[in-house]
Amino acid sequence: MKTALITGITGQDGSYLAELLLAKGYTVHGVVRHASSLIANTSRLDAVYQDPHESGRRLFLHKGDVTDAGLLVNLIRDIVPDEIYNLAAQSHVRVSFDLPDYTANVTALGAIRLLEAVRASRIDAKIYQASTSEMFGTTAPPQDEGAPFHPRSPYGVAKLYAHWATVNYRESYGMFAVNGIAFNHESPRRGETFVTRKVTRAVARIAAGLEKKVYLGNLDAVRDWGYAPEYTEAMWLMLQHREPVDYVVATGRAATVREFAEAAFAHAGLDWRDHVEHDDRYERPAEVPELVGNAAKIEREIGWKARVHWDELARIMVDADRKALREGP
Ligand code: NDP
Ligand code: GDR
Repeated sequence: MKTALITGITGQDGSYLAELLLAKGYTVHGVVRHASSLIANTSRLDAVYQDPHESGRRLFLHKGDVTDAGLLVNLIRDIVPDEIYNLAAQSHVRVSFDLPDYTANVTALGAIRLLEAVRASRIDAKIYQASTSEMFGTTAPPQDEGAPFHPRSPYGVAKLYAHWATVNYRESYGMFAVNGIAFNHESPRRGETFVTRKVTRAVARIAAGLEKKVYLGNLDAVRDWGYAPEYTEAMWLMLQHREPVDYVVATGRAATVREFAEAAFAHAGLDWRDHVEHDDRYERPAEVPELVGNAAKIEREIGWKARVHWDELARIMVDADRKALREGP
């Protein structure tokens, strides 16, 4: 059976991907960052976590960081993975304006460290790089694989570096290294400061009488929101394809932040206008106005197609946040 290494395994996508690969019989290794206050930040992995003393386990977590080149070489040499998924990133766009240097170090240089570690280990692993629709920035929708890049944040710029580094290692060394240019994807495991989860958590708390308001930034931004577990399936499919090819991964349908909020509040019988207030703090120095992906190529060539669209996603996330509030995490 195959062995996979996932950086960013504790994140939204990393946790779903680990579940998917374990269900397929893989042995899964994940890189977990050091945290001062916890043994490990693994709450999203609760469903699949195995005690290190259990025999026959297939999930192995390693302390590590993509800013440590030597560690990556040692890990890859020891594990000899068949597939590597580079999901580690400082992934918050607003935060990247406050931490541009840090974001570049993790999100851009982390990718080239990993590519170089694979080369240094002289192994034949397939590599998935988590590229993003943020690289399109101001380019008008619909965006496909041929659309020009014009990133609008330190995060977008860092991801563009990682994207081209992946293409370059493929072209220079013949590596099976691919970019999934993923549009926004969400789930009940989405980080609480991304707009969808911020809204659905607020809906749950407001419906329970715990809060009255939620403060948001730009309500006019348009996003193509899909369902994260489907996107991790696309990542896996891309590494099973006979050739290394970059693909846009998107639903093709989009909504404004306002429309998402309206649908989420309505699902709990609330009117968003009674509860959403504006706060400048959540505006960005430069905004990406409209992302709507054209994922025809991945559907045609490897048969992946989004099933859940933004309105159903809003309902899934509101239901999950209300249930978590009632029952505890
Ligand atoms: P998250 O922010 O939920 O997860 C990021 C992961 O990276 C976490 O496990 C985090 O660890 C880890 N990480 C952060 N810094 C480091 C570091 N220095 N060394 C090692 N690990 C680190 O992101 P998502 O799961 O949503 O996204 C996964 C990837 O896909 C990211 O690269 C993101 O940029 C990209 N992407 C996401 C999209 C989306 O809509 N979700 C769309 C397009 C691309 P910790 O838990 O300790 O913070
Ligand atoms: P994004 O996601 O920047 O698209 O990046 P986010 O949910 O942060 O913002 C989406 C849009 O909503 C607007 N917005 C707000 N955003 C946040 N976070 N908080 C608010 O209060 C708020 N109010 C309005 C934003 O301005 C923006 O237009 C996500 C990340 O997962 C990236 O890592 C990934 O690459 C891209 O999606 C595709």
